Amino acid sequence: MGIIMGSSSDWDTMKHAADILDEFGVAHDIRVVSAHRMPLDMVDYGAQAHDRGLRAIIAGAGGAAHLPGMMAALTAVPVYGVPVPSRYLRGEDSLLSIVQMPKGVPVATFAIGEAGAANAALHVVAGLATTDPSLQRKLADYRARQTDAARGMVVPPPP
Ligand code: RP5
Repeated sequence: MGIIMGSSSDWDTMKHAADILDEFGVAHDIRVVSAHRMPLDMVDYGAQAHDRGLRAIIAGAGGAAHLPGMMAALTAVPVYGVPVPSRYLRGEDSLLSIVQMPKGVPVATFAIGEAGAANAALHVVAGLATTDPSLQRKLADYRARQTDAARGMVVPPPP
């Protein structure tokens, strides 16, 4: 798996994707690949993605967030886009930049922020789990723990 982001300032959001892949034991590499500051590196990354064995790329960016769409244009490896919260528009700009791909070059787009980053990774895990029984069990356990935690909730929540 590849996790890429437009800037190291995206890490606070994107680490939630890395944490999930770590939790499930899914190997991944993490890089900053800026579409507008290092476009040639972005092209190289996309050109090499398939031959490097990447089965999915989780791409996060903020503002005019063209990285996920450009990466999807450069490779047929599935791209999962994470809109990173931006300073002035709270990530709504990032979301619209990523989600509104023209027909033919898809980017599976997730929620703004850490939930989107974590869910992108969980979606990758779910895809792998369809052919990996051990991952399937881990995913079922993960869901069961969430269910138990929700059933244990009380209101008002303790301080
Ligand atoms: C985008 O610009 C990055 O994805 C980041 O979210 C945003 C701001 O980058 P920095 O100015 O913090 O490096 O390319």
